[in-house]
Amino acid sequence: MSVSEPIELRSCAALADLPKPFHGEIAFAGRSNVGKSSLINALLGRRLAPISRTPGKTRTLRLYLWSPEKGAPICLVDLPGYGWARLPDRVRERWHPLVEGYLSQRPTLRGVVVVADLRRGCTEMDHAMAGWLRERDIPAVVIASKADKVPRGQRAALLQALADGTGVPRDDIIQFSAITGEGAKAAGKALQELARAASPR
Ligand SMILES: Nc1nc2c(ncn2[C@@H]2O[C@H](COP(=O)(O)OP(=O)(O)OP(=O)(O)O)[C@@H](O)[C@H]2O)c(=O)[nH]1
Ligand SMILES: [Mg+2]
Repeated sequence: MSVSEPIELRSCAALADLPKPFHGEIAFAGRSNVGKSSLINALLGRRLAPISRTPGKTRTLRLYLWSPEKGAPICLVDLPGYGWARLPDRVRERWHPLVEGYLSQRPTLRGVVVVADLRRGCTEMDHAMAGWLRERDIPAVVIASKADKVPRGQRAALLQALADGTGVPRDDIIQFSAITGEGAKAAGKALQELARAASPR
């Protein structure tokens, strides 16, 4: 495999399983089933991150090395989704320390992509996540997923709700569809910009 191939680096069920900090990292946060893993696959150009119709597919921190056409490789970190309503408590209880520990302590973290389903505008969890990141000075990019499900004429109000709820300017929110590929280029560009910025720690 050549060095430009995307590589799944590791799946981590505990912070101790993380590889030694090396490349800049960007984490993907969002409700379960919102399309985080599908977005990562679109960036990688390969279906490496497992996706599923059933919420709660990603339960560990999964790291993938993305080598953009230009620029340094970036490690994409697929986080377990928030809000696994149907999962047992013992599984849900693991989310908090694992994800919060990763986001608060990882020295190579450059920023977080908050993935929100465009059809829903801004959920309470999206609002809380954006606020939590802001309080910790962790830069965030908001990507509105499943854009193929929303006719263009209906998008403005939903995007405004997402902008109001997350505090991210409406024009900075990227509309994305894993089905049509809409927004994939813009997402890649935004991630590279995020990765170039200094680490919040
Ligand atoms: N129509 C449409 N469906 C999508 C899109 N992105 C993801 N999906 C579908 O939504 C479901 C969930 O996608 P995933 O990428 O697994 O979502 P996730 O956020 O990683 O979910 P968890 O790992 O459970 O947190 C799958 O059935 C996908 O095919 C999209 O842009 N458009
Ligand atoms: Mg997933």
